[in-house]
Amino acid sequence: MTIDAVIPARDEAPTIVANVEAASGCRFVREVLVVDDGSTDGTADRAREAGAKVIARTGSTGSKAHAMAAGVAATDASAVLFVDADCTGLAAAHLDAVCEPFVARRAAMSLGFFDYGPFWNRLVPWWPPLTGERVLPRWVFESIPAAKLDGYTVEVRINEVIAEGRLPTVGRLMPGVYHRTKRDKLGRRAGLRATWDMYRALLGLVASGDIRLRTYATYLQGLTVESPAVRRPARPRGAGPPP
Ligand SMILES: Nc1nc2c(ncn2[C@@H]2O[C@H](COP(=O)(O)OP(=O)(O)OP(=O)(O)O)[C@@H](O)[C@H]2O)c(=O)[nH]1
Ligand SMILES: [Mg+2]
Repeated sequence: MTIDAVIPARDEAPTIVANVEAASGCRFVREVLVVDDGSTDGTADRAREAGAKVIARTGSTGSKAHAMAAGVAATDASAVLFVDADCTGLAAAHLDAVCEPFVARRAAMSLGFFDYGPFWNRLVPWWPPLTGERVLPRWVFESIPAAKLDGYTVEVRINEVIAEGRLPTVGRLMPGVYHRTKRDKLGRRAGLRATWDMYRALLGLVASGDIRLRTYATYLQGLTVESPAVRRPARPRGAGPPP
Protein backbone atom coordinates (compact mmCIF):
# COMPACT_ATOMS: atom_id res chain seq x y z
CA MET A 1 0.00 0.00 0.00
CA THR A 2 1.28 3.48 -0.84
CA ILE A 3 -0.17 6.61 0.73
CA ASP A 4 0.37 10.12 -0.61
CA ALA A 5 -0.92 13.19 1.19
CA VAL A 6 -3.09 15.64 -0.72
CA ILE A 7 -3.54 19.12 0.74
CA PRO A 8 -6.04 21.43 -0.96
CA ALA A 9 -4.99 25.01 -0.28
CA ARG A 10 -6.19 28.45 -1.19
CA ASP A 11 -4.54 31.40 0.52
CA GLU A 12 -3.27 29.47 3.53
CA ALA A 13 0.20 31.06 3.87
CA PRO A 14 0.11 31.28 7.70
CA THR A 15 -0.38 27.52 8.18
CA ILE A 16 0.73 25.73 5.00
CA VAL A 17 4.32 25.06 6.08
CA ALA A 18 3.37 23.46 9.41
CA ASN A 19 0.80 21.26 7.71
CA VAL A 20 3.13 20.17 4.90
CA GLU A 21 5.71 19.30 7.57
CA ALA A 22 3.15 17.34 9.58
CA ALA A 23 2.11 15.39 6.49
CA SER A 24 5.64 14.68 5.29
CA GLY A 25 6.61 13.61 8.83
CA CYS A 26 3.82 11.03 8.90
CA ARG A 27 5.52 7.68 8.78
CA PHE A 28 3.02 6.23 6.31
CA VAL A 29 3.21 9.06 3.75
CA ARG A 30 5.37 8.78 0.63
CA GLU A 31 4.90 12.22 -0.93
CA VAL A 32 2.99 15.42 -0.12
CA LEU A 33 1.04 17.16 -2.86
CA VAL A 34 -0.41 20.62 -2.34
CA VAL A 35 -3.13 21.63 -4.78
CA ASP A 36 -3.27 25.38 -5.06
CA ASP A 37 -6.11 27.37 -6.59
CA GLY A 38 -4.53 30.67 -7.52
CA SER A 39 -3.45 31.71 -4.03
CA THR A 40 -2.18 35.28 -3.94
CA ASP A 41 -0.44 35.14 -0.57
CA GLY A 42 2.56 32.96 -1.43
CA THR A 43 0.99 29.67 -0.31
CA ALA A 44 2.42 27.76 -3.30
CA ASP A 45 5.98 29.02 -2.80
CA ARG A 46 5.89 28.22 0.91
CA ALA A 47 4.53 24.76 0.23
CA ARG A 48 7.29 24.10 -2.31
CA GLU A 49 9.95 25.34 0.10
CA ALA A 50 8.54 23.03 2.77
CA GLY A 51 9.11 20.11 0.41
CA ALA A 52 5.68 19.58 -1.16
CA LYS A 53 5.02 18.96 -4.81
CA VAL A 54 2.70 21.79 -5.83
CA ILE A 55 -0.04 21.37 -8.38
CA ALA A 56 -1.34 24.71 -9.61
CA ARG A 57 -4.91 24.74 -10.88
CA THR A 58 -5.01 27.59 -13.32
CA GLY A 59 -8.11 29.29 -14.64
CA SER A 60 -10.27 27.86 -11.89
CA THR A 61 -12.60 29.86 -9.70
CA GLY A 62 -11.77 27.50 -6.87
CA SER A 63 -13.28 24.28 -5.62
CA LYS A 64 -12.12 22.15 -2.73
CA ALA A 65 -13.61 19.05 -4.36
CA HIS A 66 -11.90 19.63 -7.69
CA ALA A 67 -8.62 20.48 -5.98
CA MET A 68 -8.76 17.13 -4.15
CA ALA A 69 -9.60 15.38 -7.42
CA ALA A 70 -6.60 17.04 -9.11
CA GLY A 71 -4.40 15.79 -6.28
CA VAL A 72 -5.69 12.23 -6.60
CA ALA A 73 -5.22 12.36 -10.39
CA ALA A 74 -1.61 13.48 -9.94
CA THR A 75 -0.56 10.49 -7.84
CA ASP A 76 -0.42 6.76 -8.46
CA ALA A 77 -0.67 5.98 -4.74
CA SER A 78 -3.21 3.33 -3.79
CA ALA A 79 -4.45 5.48 -0.91
CA VAL A 80 -4.69 9.16 -0.14
CA LEU A 81 -4.37 11.03 3.13
CA PHE A 82 -6.26 14.30 2.81
CA VAL A 83 -5.14 17.11 5.08
CA ASP A 84 -6.53 20.64 5.20
CA ALA A 85 -3.97 23.41 4.86
CA ASP A 86 -5.41 25.52 7.66
CA CYS A 87 -4.98 23.13 10.60
CA THR A 88 -3.37 24.48 13.75
CA GLY A 89 -1.44 22.27 16.16
CA LEU A 90 -1.27 19.37 13.70
CA ALA A 91 1.84 17.17 14.04
CA ALA A 92 3.07 14.09 12.26
CA ALA A 93 2.06 11.98 15.28
CA HIS A 94 -1.59 12.94 14.80
CA LEU A 95 -1.48 11.79 11.20
CA ASP A 96 0.33 8.59 12.19
CA ALA A 97 -2.56 7.92 14.57
CA VAL A 98 -5.14 8.67 11.88
CA CYS A 99 -3.44 6.37 9.35
CA GLU A 100 -2.72 3.51 11.72
CA PRO A 101 -6.21 1.89 11.77
CA PHE A 102 -6.31 2.17 7.98
CA VAL A 103 -2.87 0.65 7.47
CA ALA A 104 -3.72 -2.11 9.97
CA ARG A 105 -6.88 -2.71 7.88
CA ARG A 106 -9.26 -2.10 10.77
CA ALA A 107 -10.85 0.62 8.64
CA ALA A 108 -11.58 1.33 5.01
CA MET A 109 -11.53 5.01 5.94
CA SER A 110 -9.92 6.57 8.98
CA LEU A 111 -10.78 10.05 10.25
CA GLY A 112 -9.16 12.64 12.50
CA PHE A 113 -11.44 14.92 14.53
CA PHE A 114 -10.55 18.41 15.73
CA ASP A 115 -10.23 19.05 19.44
CA TYR A 116 -13.32 21.08 20.39
CA GLY A 117 -12.81 20.64 24.13
CA PRO A 118 -13.97 17.92 26.56
CA PHE A 119 -17.72 18.46 26.19
CA TRP A 120 -18.01 18.61 22.38
CA ASN A 121 -15.36 15.97 21.77
CA ARG A 122 -17.74 13.33 23.14
CA LEU A 123 -20.42 14.31 20.60
CA VAL A 124 -18.45 15.25 17.48
CA PRO A 125 -17.53 11.68 16.41
CA TRP A 126 -21.24 10.86 16.04
CA TRP A 127 -22.06 13.77 13.74
CA PRO A 128 -21.95 13.35 9.97
CA PRO A 129 -18.19 13.70 9.49
CA LEU A 130 -17.04 16.71 7.52
CA THR A 131 -13.45 16.54 8.67
CA GLY A 132 -10.77 17.18 6.05
CA GLU A 133 -8.26 14.91 7.81
CA ARG A 134 -8.95 11.42 6.51
CA VAL A 135 -7.24 8.53 4.74
CA LEU A 136 -8.98 6.30 2.22
CA PRO A 137 -8.27 4.11 -0.80
CA ARG A 138 -8.06 6.05 -4.04
CA TRP A 139 -10.88 3.95 -5.51
CA VAL A 140 -13.26 5.36 -2.91
CA PHE A 141 -12.54 8.90 -4.05
CA GLU A 142 -12.63 7.89 -7.71
CA SER A 143 -16.07 6.33 -7.19
CA ILE A 144 -17.60 9.76 -6.71
CA PRO A 145 -19.30 10.63 -10.01
CA ALA A 146 -17.68 13.69 -11.62
CA ALA A 147 -21.01 15.54 -11.58
CA LYS A 148 -21.14 15.22 -7.80
CA LEU A 149 -17.73 16.83 -7.19
CA ASP A 150 -18.70 20.19 -5.79
CA GLY A 151 -16.80 22.45 -3.40
CA TYR A 152 -17.32 21.77 0.29
CA THR A 153 -19.74 18.89 -0.23
CA VAL A 154 -16.89 16.55 -1.17
CA GLU A 155 -16.59 15.00 2.30
CA VAL A 156 -20.29 14.09 2.21
CA ARG A 157 -19.72 12.39 -1.14
CA ILE A 158 -16.83 10.37 0.28
CA ASN A 159 -19.02 9.35 3.23
CA GLU A 160 -21.68 8.29 0.74
CA VAL A 161 -19.32 5.87 -1.05
CA ILE A 162 -18.23 4.44 2.31
CA ALA A 163 -21.83 3.98 3.44
CA GLU A 164 -22.96 2.47 0.14
CA GLY A 165 -20.22 -0.15 0.47
CA ARG A 166 -21.04 -0.67 4.17
CA LEU A 167 -17.33 -0.20 4.83
CA PRO A 168 -15.85 0.18 8.31
CA THR A 169 -14.65 3.60 9.47
CA VAL A 170 -12.44 4.46 12.44
CA GLY A 171 -12.44 7.95 13.93
CA ARG A 172 -9.87 9.38 16.32
CA LEU A 173 -9.67 12.67 18.16
CA MET A 174 -6.55 14.71 17.33
CA PRO A 175 -5.71 16.33 20.68
CA GLY A 176 -4.71 19.98 20.43
CA VAL A 177 -5.62 20.25 16.75
CA TYR A 178 -7.98 22.92 15.45
CA HIS A 179 -8.08 25.15 12.38
CA ARG A 180 -8.32 28.72 11.21
CA THR A 181 -11.96 29.29 10.47
CA LYS A 182 -13.30 31.42 7.66
CA ARG A 183 -13.89 34.17 10.23
CA ASP A 184 -10.21 34.04 11.17
CA LYS A 185 -9.18 34.28 7.54
CA LEU A 186 -11.70 36.66 6.03
CA GLY A 187 -12.87 38.70 9.00
CA ARG A 188 -16.20 38.46 10.75
CA ARG A 189 -18.56 39.67 8.06
CA ALA A 190 -17.11 37.97 4.98
CA GLY A 191 -16.23 34.93 7.09
CA LEU A 192 -19.80 34.45 8.30
CA ARG A 193 -21.07 34.84 4.75
CA ALA A 194 -18.63 32.22 3.46
CA THR A 195 -19.53 29.89 6.35
CA TRP A 196 -23.22 30.33 5.58
CA ASP A 197 -22.59 29.57 1.87
CA MET A 198 -20.77 26.37 2.84
CA TYR A 199 -23.55 25.13 5.17
CA ARG A 200 -26.23 26.13 2.64
CA ALA A 201 -24.56 23.88 0.07
CA LEU A 202 -24.41 21.06 2.64
CA LEU A 203 -28.00 21.48 3.84
CA GLY A 204 -29.11 21.73 0.21
CA LEU A 205 -28.00 18.13 -0.28
CA VAL A 206 -30.36 17.00 2.48
CA ALA A 207 -33.22 19.32 1.55
CA SER A 208 -33.18 18.20 -2.10
CA GLY A 209 -33.12 14.53 -1.10
CA ASP A 210 -29.77 14.14 -2.84
CA ILE A 211 -28.34 12.62 0.34
CA ARG A 212 -30.54 10.35 2.42
CA LEU A 213 -30.44 10.17 6.20
CA ARG A 214 -30.18 6.40 5.81
CA THR A 215 -26.68 6.96 4.42
CA TYR A 216 -25.67 8.55 7.71
CA ALA A 217 -27.27 5.72 9.70
CA THR A 218 -25.32 3.18 7.64
CA TYR A 219 -22.11 5.13 8.18
CA LEU A 220 -22.74 5.10 11.95
CA GLN A 221 -23.22 1.33 11.91
CA GLY A 222 -19.70 0.94 10.51
CA LEU A 223 -18.08 3.53 12.79
CA THR A 224 -15.65 2.74 15.59
CA VAL A 225 -14.31 5.60 17.68
CA GLU A 226 -10.84 4.78 18.95
CA SER A 227 -8.90 6.55 21.68
CA PRO A 228 -6.61 9.25 20.34
CA ALA A 229 -3.18 7.55 20.68
CA VAL A 230 -1.64 11.02 20.89
CA ARG A 231 -1.57 12.91 24.17
CA ARG A 232 -3.04 16.37 24.44
CA PRO A 233 -0.20 18.93 24.47
CA ALA A 234 0.29 20.66 27.81
CA ARG A 235 -1.25 24.12 27.83
CA PRO A 236 1.07 26.85 29.07
CA ARG A 237 0.16 28.34 32.45
CA GLY A 238 -2.27 31.23 32.10
CA ALA A 239 -3.33 30.22 28.59
CA GLY A 240 -7.03 30.70 27.90
CA PRO A 241 -9.45 27.95 26.90
CA PRO A 242 -8.82 26.12 23.63
CA PRO A 243 -10.18 27.94 20.56
N1 LIG B 1 -7.21 24.34 -3.78
C1 LIG B 1 -8.29 24.77 -3.11
N2 LIG B 1 -8.40 24.56 -1.79
C2 LIG B 1 -9.49 25.02 -1.15
C3 LIG B 1 -10.53 25.69 -1.82
N3 LIG B 1 -11.49 26.01 -0.91
C4 LIG B 1 -11.04 25.56 0.27
N4 LIG B 1 -9.84 24.96 0.13
C5 LIG B 1 -9.00 24.37 1.15
O1 LIG B 1 -9.76 23.38 1.82
C6 LIG B 1 -9.42 23.36 3.19
C7 LIG B 1 -10.67 23.58 4.03
O2 LIG B 1 -11.26 24.81 3.65
P1 LIG B 1 -11.94 25.81 4.70
O3 LIG B 1 -12.43 26.96 3.90
O4 LIG B 1 -11.04 26.05 5.81
O5 LIG B 1 -13.20 24.98 5.13
P2 LIG B 1 -13.60 24.41 6.51
O6 LIG B 1 -12.40 24.26 7.40
O7 LIG B 1 -14.38 23.19 6.20
O8 LIG B 1 -14.59 25.50 7.04
P3 LIG B 1 -14.47 26.55 8.23
O9 LIG B 1 -15.05 25.87 9.40
O10 LIG B 1 -15.28 27.70 7.84
O11 LIG B 1 -13.01 26.89 8.34
C8 LIG B 1 -8.36 24.46 3.39
O12 LIG B 1 -7.08 23.88 3.28
C9 LIG B 1 -8.62 25.38 2.21
O13 LIG B 1 -7.49 26.13 1.82
C10 LIG B 1 -10.40 25.89 -3.22
O14 LIG B 1 -11.26 26.45 -3.89
N5 LIG B 1 -9.28 25.41 -3.81
MG1 LIG C 1 -10.99 25.78 8.02
